Amino acid sequence: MTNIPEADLDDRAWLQESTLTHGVPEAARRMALCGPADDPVLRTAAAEWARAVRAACGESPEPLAADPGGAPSTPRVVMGLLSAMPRGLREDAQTALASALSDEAYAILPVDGQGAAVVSRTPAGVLYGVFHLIRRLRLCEPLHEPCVSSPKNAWRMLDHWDNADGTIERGYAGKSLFFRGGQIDFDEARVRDYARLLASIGVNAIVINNVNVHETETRFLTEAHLPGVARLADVFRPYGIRLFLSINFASPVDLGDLPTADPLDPRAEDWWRAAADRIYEHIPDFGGFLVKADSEFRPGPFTYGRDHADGANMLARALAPHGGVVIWRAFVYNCLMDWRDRRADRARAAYDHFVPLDGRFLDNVLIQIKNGPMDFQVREPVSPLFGGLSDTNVMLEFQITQEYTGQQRHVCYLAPMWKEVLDFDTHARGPGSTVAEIASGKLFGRPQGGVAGVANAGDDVNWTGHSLAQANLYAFGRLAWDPSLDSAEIAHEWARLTYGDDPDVVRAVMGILMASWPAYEAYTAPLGVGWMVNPGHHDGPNPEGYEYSKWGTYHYADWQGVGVDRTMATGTGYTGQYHEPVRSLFEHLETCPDELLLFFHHVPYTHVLHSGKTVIQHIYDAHFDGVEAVAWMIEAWRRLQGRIDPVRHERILARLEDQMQRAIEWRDVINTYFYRKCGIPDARGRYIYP
Ligand code: GCV
Repeated sequence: MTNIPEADLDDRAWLQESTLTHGVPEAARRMALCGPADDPVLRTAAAEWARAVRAACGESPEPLAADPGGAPSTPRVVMGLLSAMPRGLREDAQTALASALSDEAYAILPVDGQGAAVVSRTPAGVLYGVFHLIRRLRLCEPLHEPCVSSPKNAWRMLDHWDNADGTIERGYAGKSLFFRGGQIDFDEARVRDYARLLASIGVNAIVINNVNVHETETRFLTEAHLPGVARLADVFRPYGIRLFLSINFASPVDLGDLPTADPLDPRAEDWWRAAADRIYEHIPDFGGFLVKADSEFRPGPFTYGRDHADGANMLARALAPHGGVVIWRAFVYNCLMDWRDRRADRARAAYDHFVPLDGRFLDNVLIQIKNGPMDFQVREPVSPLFGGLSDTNVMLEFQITQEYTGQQRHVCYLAPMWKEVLDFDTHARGPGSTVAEIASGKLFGRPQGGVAGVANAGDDVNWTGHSLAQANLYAFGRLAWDPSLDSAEIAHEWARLTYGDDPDVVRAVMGILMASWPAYEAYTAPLGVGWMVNPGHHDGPNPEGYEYSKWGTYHYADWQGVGVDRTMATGTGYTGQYHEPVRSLFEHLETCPDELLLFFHHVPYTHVLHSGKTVIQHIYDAHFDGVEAVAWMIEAWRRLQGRIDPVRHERILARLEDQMQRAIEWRDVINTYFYRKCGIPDARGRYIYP
């Protein structure tokens, strides 16, 4: 059993349950539910509201009839299905929801003055609306303010990279919440708490196991494990969350049933159909499969001379009768590259593999594309594949777990990075063709779309190792629901929900969060250079750790200059994968944004940036500034002593102090590396180790 001290407020994350000193509106103290009371999701919605009110004022809300009939009306919170609303409310809600495309949309309408009705066409929509109302309650906002909210993305998914032995690939928050010792084995109360957190931010799908599917997880599709998988699905279901499995493409062979997994062999097709039928017997609302195929040594259709469309469509046909989908990853590249070959470019790979297949995938397939063309680096351009597939469903993949962004030892609030991606204009259909419009399916009129995030949670008491990394999970859900939200506003909301309303605390938490990604970038990854990390675990500085490797991860620093020439004119031609005017923007030195300069161009250290600094001076300055930013964060956090409960205060202080040591190491290793390469001293005379 997970051992969580009673008083550990980190455990409640952004669903804190302290008494609200500013009081609770009268209307909140009475509630009515409209719709089948035995619906599990509606039941959750009602229970969550009751729990929030109880926490806020110490008393459960009084249950009332939704429609007071002739009786004098009383301000109350009404929640439920559109179809079950009392007449007047139903008509108003119908009008409010008329333009909402998604069935998960909810409307909040005023009821008898200060009361509010939360209405949706579906139980899940009601639940999301209730969590919205709970946010209002905690943030002391009027409950009755009318609003309509519809998720931009149909799929809002968390991808767990959890292994059956309880470890988590790229996990920095303890062990798996789902698995132990090769079994599906979990603390039900803890997983339920997790489901609550996810539902409260609008997540509606979860992949429970690693995309690298090993021997034991391959067996999750069998009768031996399906009852366990089903038990997990049972915990998530009342929160409106559908469960997915990552599968091994070679399962029919690896499980000893067939000599082939060829997607065009009818035996393989039948095998997968039977597997899907079996799964749905256990889990009637099973979501589908996530597949990493022909990627980093995982098996796939290439073994049989077939392509990704052949592979994905075979699985899609098996799932289609049950309403399931295939999420097929575009993270496909040659991981046995030759560093000597300066024309080869890993960044090109996803586009080169998938654009020729555009239009061939079935409607229940989504191609999951990492936000950048490489691999979740601190700074990458947006993957050109988003603008490249117009006849295929796509899903955007972010990495919430901080593999390359500080491993939850460094604070690094990722929402500003994600916003840059979502807002990026691919120009695929002229101006306004943003990634947010493409991922949702809207731009190209696709039937499905979504956003996935690789989960950053484990069984640590605070869920995410670094308590401030909870903000990333929170922001992920909020942005997947509504990509137009502002990252600073999300930080503000999260800080208030998590730490309360002391303005000094909120200001400091926000300040730290908003400074954190720029600081981390400054001391680790100047001007779009990536991969200067230790190979394997990817922690800490190692400027040439990946320079002579087979992974296609180079920066080509020599004594004169640094960066990768990805231009069409003289380089790998990668810039040609973007639509104009983006292509020209990146192609030319004069227009390429400073922060991506070394991703697209190889330049001398003396090259002058738009900022007016030389490349080498920028590198030195950024590394000194980044460390100073961490010093500022520590000071800001120290000042909160006594304003935040000591457990949470000390936990974060310890992480920040540790971050300082790590940032200094980064600064000194990278500055010395470049100083030794070029011999150009720091113009400001600061000490750089020779
Ligand atoms: C799950 C990177 C990570 C791997 C990860 C892979 C992927 O290469 O380092 O741990 O594997 O991406 O996304 O499949």
